[in-house]
Amino acid sequence: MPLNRVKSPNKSAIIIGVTGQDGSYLSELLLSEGYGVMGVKRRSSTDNSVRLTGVMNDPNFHLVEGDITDYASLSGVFFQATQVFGGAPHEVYNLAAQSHVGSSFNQPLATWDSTANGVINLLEVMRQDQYIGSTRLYQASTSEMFGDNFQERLLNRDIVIGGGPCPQEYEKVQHELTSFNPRSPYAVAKVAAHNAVNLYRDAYGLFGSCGILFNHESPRRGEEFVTRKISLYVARLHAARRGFDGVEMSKLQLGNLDAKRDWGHARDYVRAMWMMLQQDTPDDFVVATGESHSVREFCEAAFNCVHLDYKDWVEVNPDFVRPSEVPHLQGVATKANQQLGWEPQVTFGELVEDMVRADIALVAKG
Ligand code: NDP
Ligand code: GDR
Repeated sequence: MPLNRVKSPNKSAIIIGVTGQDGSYLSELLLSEGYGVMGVKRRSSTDNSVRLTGVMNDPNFHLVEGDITDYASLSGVFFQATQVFGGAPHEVYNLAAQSHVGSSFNQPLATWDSTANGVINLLEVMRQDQYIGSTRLYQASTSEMFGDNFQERLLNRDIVIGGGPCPQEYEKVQHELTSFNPRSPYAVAKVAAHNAVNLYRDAYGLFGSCGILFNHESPRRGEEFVTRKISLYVARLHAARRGFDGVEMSKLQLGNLDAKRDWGHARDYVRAMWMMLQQDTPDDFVVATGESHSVREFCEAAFNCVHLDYKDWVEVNPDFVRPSEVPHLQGVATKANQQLGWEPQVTFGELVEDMVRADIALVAKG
């Protein structure tokens, strides 16, 4: 991969984990903001850069090989970036992780290596190679860190004091002050990484901000995550029913349909990452829509897009039920709303429709 010197970018950034869902949207955002971007992808035996087709030919985008589990490789990436950009990169976004919660139960060590150890590698490169004074760090923390912890918030705020009925309904929410109680090897590793970034901030003056992002999805979501698994199935079912009358499609096998998630759109969420690094001081922020829906509700909405009833097509397979589950996530993003000026643009209904429509188009292309 030839590395051309960038002509005149206003700013420069490294994205580690650029080939993932968020890496692709963040690349597009930063390039549109006038950045020079160095994307770091790990070596793979098959092409893992399909999500990057939109940025690959941009002269300000540079794809380099690197692995967050390898200190020397990270140090080399920073060196290359400094040469290409004519100075230390302004920002580094760490999106690299083994990010599938279910898989982390089967691969706890590999998950720990990339998700926790990798972050220590990155922090130490920044400290030892003296990037702390010049380069700001975004760390991809997650709502999974809360596990099954929550705080209760009064649902109905119209409390009638003195005589009238006092509604007792509460909703479960998480925000920056909710304590962590990780429920998977993935979440344990993310808590360690989150704490490490906080430590380097306090101990060494690193400008390191952690985004505690709740679930965010898109047509570029990996196919093994539940939303994409559903939207892709719906698209295939739709095509099968239109193409061949009476075709036999096996049912969609899912795990826990009652788990609730606060689902937003990835394009909205990468904007929050960038906004965090444009502040005067580093901090941690919850990023969420504030609305929670069950997997069952996601199914209902997705199958509704093609006028089908999910109950006819979905069955529970215990193989997809996790050894321990995070039952309910619903974020309060007031801090991000007020301090960053960040608001989500895409509603739950629009997200589901976007994913189903994109998969219908994908399936039609063959
Ligand atoms: P993806 O799984 O789509 O992307 C993860 C990226 O990390 C991929 O580019 C992957 O490369 C890369 N990666 C994995 N291991 C290594 C390694 N050893 N060295 C270098 N790169 C590596 O995740 P998302 O884009 O959805 O999420 C981005 C980050 O945000 C992740 O850290 C995730 O844990 C976190 N997060 C995600 C949320 C979500 O809802 N999407 C919510 C909260 C946090 P490859 O393509 O080769 O596999
Ligand atoms: P999550 O996302 O674990 O929240 O982590 P995922 O889509 O995998 O699961 C969401 C919920 O759906 C339930 N579920 C299933 N999940 C999958 N993958 N496959 C199934 O068949 C299935 N059936 C039910 C799960 O049990 C769970 O409750 C995502 C990742 O992007 C993390 O990296 C990120 O940190 C968090 O979101 C926030």
